Amino acid sequence: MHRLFAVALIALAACSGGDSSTSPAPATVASVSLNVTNAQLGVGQTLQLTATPLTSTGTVTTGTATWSSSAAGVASVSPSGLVSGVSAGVATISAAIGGRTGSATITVSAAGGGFPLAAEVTMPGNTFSPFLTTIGVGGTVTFRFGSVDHNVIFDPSKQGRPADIQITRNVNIARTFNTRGLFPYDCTVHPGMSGQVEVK
Ligand SMILES: [Cu+2]
Repeated sequence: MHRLFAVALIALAACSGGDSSTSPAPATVASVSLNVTNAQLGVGQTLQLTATPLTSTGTVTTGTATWSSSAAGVASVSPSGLVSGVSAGVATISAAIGGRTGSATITVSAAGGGFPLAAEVTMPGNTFSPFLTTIGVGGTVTFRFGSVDHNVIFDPSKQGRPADIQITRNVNIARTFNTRGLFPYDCTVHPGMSGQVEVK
């Protein structure tokens, strides 16, 4: 009798050892952060989105995103988060992880004339790089500010220029250009720190 009881206990222990409850459970997902929350795409262009699940304290946790589009006829999204511009319009791309959802607004433009509708300007060594950025009309330029204070002040004589960006740092700020033309800009903090956006 005692021997049988011992065997039963061992069997129970072996069983519970294989139970998933003994491995650490992933922390509860409180929010889902996307690498891009707002972007413009041309028809046929693609954009890779990534989703990061965060706990309530902002710690990165684990989880696989399930992607969906509010308008797959405007912008479709693959199971790995690759967005494709399909036709002109606006679509919301969502990533669901652990019951929470993060989303990005994707504006698809048939315009652009073959020029990119998204570009980035960085600020290495108190310069704007590249000096000249060429985008299609309706395109967006993201200014990536590093650890040094800069501003972006557009030539006030240029009609259709976007709003200036006042002194800031460690932030990405986007400006959309809806008017064709050449838009010179300066950082007034650093004499000679200049750039141009050409909108085609
Ligand atoms: Cu500057």
